[in-house]
Amino acid sequence: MKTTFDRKDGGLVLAHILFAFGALLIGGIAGLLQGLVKGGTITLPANIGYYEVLTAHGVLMALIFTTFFIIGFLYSGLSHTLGGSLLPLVRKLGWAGFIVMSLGTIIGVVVILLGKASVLYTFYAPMKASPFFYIALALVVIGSWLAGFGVFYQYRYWKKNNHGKLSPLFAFMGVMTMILWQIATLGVALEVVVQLIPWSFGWVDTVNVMLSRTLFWFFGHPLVYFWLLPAYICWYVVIPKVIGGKIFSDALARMSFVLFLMFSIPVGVHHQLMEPGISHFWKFFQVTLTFMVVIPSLMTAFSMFATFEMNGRAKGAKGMFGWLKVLPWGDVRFFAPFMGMLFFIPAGAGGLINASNQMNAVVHNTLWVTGHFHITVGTAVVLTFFGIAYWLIPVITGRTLTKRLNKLGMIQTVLWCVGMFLMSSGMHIVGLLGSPRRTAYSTYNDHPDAILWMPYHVAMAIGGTILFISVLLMVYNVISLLRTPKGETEYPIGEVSEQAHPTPRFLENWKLWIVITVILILLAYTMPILELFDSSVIGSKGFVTW
Ligand code: HAS
Ligand code: CU
Repeated sequence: MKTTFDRKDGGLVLAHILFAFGALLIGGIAGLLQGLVKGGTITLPANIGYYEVLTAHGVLMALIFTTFFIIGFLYSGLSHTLGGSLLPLVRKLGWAGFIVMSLGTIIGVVVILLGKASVLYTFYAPMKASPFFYIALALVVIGSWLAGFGVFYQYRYWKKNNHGKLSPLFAFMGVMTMILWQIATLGVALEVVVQLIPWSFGWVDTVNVMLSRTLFWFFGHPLVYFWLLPAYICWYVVIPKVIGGKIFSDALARMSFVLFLMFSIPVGVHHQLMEPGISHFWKFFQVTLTFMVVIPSLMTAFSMFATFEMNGRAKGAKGMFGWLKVLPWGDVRFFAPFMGMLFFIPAGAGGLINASNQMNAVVHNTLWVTGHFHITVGTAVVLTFFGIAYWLIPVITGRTLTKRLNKLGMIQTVLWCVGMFLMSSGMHIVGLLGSPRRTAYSTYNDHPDAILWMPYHVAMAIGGTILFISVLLMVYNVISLLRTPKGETEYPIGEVSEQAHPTPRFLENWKLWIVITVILILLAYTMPILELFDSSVIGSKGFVTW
């Protein structure tokens, strides 16, 4: 394995990472504004709508920041672990994907800021945006497919040249993440191309609302694992190296990713439990599969504890929690992802609550759900991505992480945790008190319940402001990382523990996993989707509610 990073690949990776942080900055400004509005602290100028800002925030943070960062990270890991550089064709696909996605992003953001697409990041019909908003989204998806093809091509090439060898764990996980993405995006592509674009152009009058939402969640749930799996790659592969330990089990890590592929798609209906049009049986069926997809996360938790414990014992730690003491607390490459893991414990528990039909009735469409996704994707995932950026940028630019920047990184992480703790706790509690999500400031004619919510909304605004400071510091850190002294920084890839069992070869049987995945999808979705074509379903015309 080469120690220095291929310069050309570095350029491609850096372009993705910097674009991602640009999106984070603009998305962060939008987040600050809407937090302050909701807390009753400011009012927006008359020509800027709350839902416009909210759409910009959701799209830029959840869809753009994540997708660019993930593709950059996966390409870096593929380049490093599969031969030391990307094939020229793969690099071309990467750049083509980058250009198409960037174009989509720019068109999308312009349309949103023109006030023509205040439909939020889930763009639920029958709210109707400008057709160019949907076209922009389609471009982002097509660009990501090009990047995905690059990932598959690089992997296949390596496999052909390393016949019979087990692929590196990072590469295996990267391919799994992209297969998941490729299958999941078929749902949203169908929704956008077949339903929303013709409807928003006025070529057809009505849209089948439930079908569009079902296709959306076919994509929308696995989307959250598309965010999570790259963070898990860091937890499984990078963190053991950073703490000076070993990967607990290669086989377990691969198995958990196989389970994610199988079970993360046929479960989207758990976002529609409170909606009519899907029968109880299929809701029950998909909720059962939802509980299956929790298992690989529990395996991950187990594996992380085992890695920490083994590492501790090897360094002479004693007692039940002695392993905690020997972890590198002052190293932001460890500290940021670790705080992400910690947040993910209550975040995952919240997910189990959401997925339980009766409890979903209490939390659905309340701020509880907003709290849930700010500690899953907004903390567990994002803090891990930040942790990655602190070493990845030096690796690809041939620089080093200075002590000063490491310290600033620690401060930035602490700010994120404090801000998010305030904001997400406020959201969870006030959600249980009934405060709805996706609503601008209102005291509902001074209704006593709504008055009761206000202190929590203020706490959210304070938390949001602290988070914004953390975003600013992160962007400052990213820019500073481009100017640190030249030097060699290692790409941290852990080795598997000697005590681990050898990895069974069937784990790389891609055909088998894809066939099982397709069967599960057909089982879970064929009937519910056919039911939505029932002749009694009437379509809806479009509404511009803003
Ligand atoms: Fe979720 C809604 C169910 C995980 C994101 N989710 C959302 C939305 C988003 C989202 C964005 O069933 C809102 C969509 C919208 O706008 O409407 N979610 C789940 C379940 C899980 C789950 C069952 N969600 C995630 C992840 C996300 C994410 C991950 C992003 C990355 N979610 C739901 C449901 C809804 C929902 C319903 C719809 C709600 C509604 O009504 O609208 C599970 O995958 C969670 C499993 C996780 C665990 C935790 C394992 C813990 C680990 C950490 C170990 C820690 C260590 C450190 C090692 C069981 C791995 C320890 C150290 C020490 C010192 C202690
Ligand atoms: Cu989900």
